[in-house]
Amino acid sequence: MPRMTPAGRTVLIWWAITTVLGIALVFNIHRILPGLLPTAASPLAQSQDFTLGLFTVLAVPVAMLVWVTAAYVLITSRTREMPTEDGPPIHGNTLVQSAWLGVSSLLCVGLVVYGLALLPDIYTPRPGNQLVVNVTGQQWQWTFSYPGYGNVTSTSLVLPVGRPVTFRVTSVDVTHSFWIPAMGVKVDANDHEITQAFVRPDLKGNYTVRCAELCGLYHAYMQSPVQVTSAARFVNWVHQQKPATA
Ligand SMILES: [Cu+2]
Repeated sequence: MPRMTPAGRTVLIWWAITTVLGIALVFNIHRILPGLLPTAASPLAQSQDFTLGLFTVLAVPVAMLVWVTAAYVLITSRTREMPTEDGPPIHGNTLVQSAWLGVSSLLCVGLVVYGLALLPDIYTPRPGNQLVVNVTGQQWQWTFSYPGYGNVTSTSLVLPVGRPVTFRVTSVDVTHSFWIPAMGVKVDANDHEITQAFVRPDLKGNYTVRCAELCGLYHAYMQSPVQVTSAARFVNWVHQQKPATA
């Protein structure tokens, strides 16, 4: 093991401190910045929150090494004079280079495999008796209809808690993207095509459907309320809605 220079030791110490602080921040982000991430109202959203946390925790040591090194160099080597000659040539350090390459490859390949293993989760229906909701995007609103309940339609989405839902999504004009941040559901809404998304909302509450595809002037206002409620209240609500006119 080569002897470490004082500069290397300083960088290493600050790297360790900032890494510990950064990881502590990730673990306490809900307490420190409540509302930064939406409530996870489905197992899918919880799994996505975990993935986001895992990626951030793994990125913290890498980012801190780069930032601490850059900060150290900026602070210690700053000068107002223009340099008159080149610095001494630096030759490769085999140990540092192979460690850098090895750790980066391990992180990247490991996360790709992890991501690929989780991917089918997004397009697999949750097991159980599906509630089918047809979702139509248009400039600039969402319409929801319930084929299992006489095709009643509504501009707000109401779902019974704990029941698996199949969204069948389409658009009548441009491409939109059906997105419920709190449930971790997002799928493109394409003209003349049906895309599907699946979720099981597990937490009663009020959330928002957004459009996640720039679709024109009022794209940012293309939002609809989502209410997750008890099965009895859902049935009550659905019977109060009007059926679609053909
Ligand atoms: Cu849109």
